[in-house]
Amino acid sequence: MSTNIQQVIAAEQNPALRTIGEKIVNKQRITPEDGLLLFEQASLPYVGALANFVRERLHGDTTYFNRNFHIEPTNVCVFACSFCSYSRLYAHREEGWELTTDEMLNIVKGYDGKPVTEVHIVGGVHPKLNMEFFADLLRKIKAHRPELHIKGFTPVELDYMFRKAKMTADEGMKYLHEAGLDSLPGGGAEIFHPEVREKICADKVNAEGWLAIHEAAHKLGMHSNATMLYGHIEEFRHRIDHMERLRQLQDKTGGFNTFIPLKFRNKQNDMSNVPESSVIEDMRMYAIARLYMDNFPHLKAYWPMLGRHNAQLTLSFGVNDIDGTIDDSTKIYSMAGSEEQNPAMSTAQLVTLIKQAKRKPVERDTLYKVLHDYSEMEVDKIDVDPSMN
Ligand code: V47
Ligand code: SF4
Repeated sequence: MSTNIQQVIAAEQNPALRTIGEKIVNKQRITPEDGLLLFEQASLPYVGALANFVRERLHGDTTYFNRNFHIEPTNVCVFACSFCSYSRLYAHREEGWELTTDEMLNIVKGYDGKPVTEVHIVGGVHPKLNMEFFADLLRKIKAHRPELHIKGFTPVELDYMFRKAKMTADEGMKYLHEAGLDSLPGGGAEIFHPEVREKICADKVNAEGWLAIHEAAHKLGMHSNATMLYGHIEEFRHRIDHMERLRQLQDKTGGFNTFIPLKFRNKQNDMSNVPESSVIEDMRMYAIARLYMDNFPHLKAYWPMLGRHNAQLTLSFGVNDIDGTIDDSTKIYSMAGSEEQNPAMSTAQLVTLIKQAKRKPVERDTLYKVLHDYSEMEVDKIDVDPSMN
């Protein structure tokens, strides 16, 4: 898959973009100004070739996936983010769902004997579900299946829980870590810049609070991910500000595994008038993220939100991780209008999808330990999706 990157850079007409290309090849960090220039002026083939070069320098053709399932404890939420299609305000809680501890444990037990390695727990901020409720859930999951990695809770949920329990971020993280929480997912970040955050999710944890909670987790040796919700009312400079704040925290702690750009979907929410980004803009976003986030080892495309065809395309634009089998256990994206209404892919389907993109499928655990290399698996006859043939 290698391209002669020097030829690509030499063929670029814009000298400033050529200089950025040289920096990337020489492993020099690009500046916020460089990042902005890429967003404003660089073509998809140019950033794509550079991002693919970086991806192959870091990971070769290896493309990771994992076997996981989601638990969404509730979609009742005290907040009212305008992009959210999923939550129901507490005042209308009869329209939403609230799972009991036993119901959630039964979901976990439903995977007994199945080779999943991770449960991803994330939901709305329900005013009655407190720290002790979730600590008890974590302990019970660990008692039932100690080796199952629990990746759970965004700083939005955690900040609310910690404040109600009158705990600092350090105290709260330590308490939940001891109860069984292994790592943090990347959600709740949206766009950090207050000019945008105040318009789309004014009342929930701000950038400083989000970053402080991830820092507290990293200090305990826990790992985490980071997301960015892009393609709505933000400008390119807001995306750069967002990525810059994450890059700085990563310089300090090294605790992030993966950066996950999340494409804004506009169905059934208060931002339905905002058009969705084009596939070209999506691919440029992934490519520039790979170039900017030079200290993040992994770049992930979350296929239930992008759709499996576009997720497959991202593998040529810097992405080296395609999340997991998921097993139809999340509603966040189907409710927001993703083409994936019942997101589930078998391992064989994921392997096929990666192989069709001429990459090497590797199953990982949450912390990127290699579990199985599927390069040799015969998948020619497996149907990922009839429209792909
Ligand atoms: O923070 C909500 C996003 C996130 C919409 O860490 C929307 O491995 C698009 O963070 N259009 C939660 N996005 C999901 C998340 C995540 C998912 C998969 C893997 C990981 C990981 C993290 O979903 C929210 C918000 O940014 N979201 N509504 C929407 N209409
Ligand atoms: Fe609540 Fe999260 Fe939806 Fe915001 S995005 S309304 S915090 S569930």
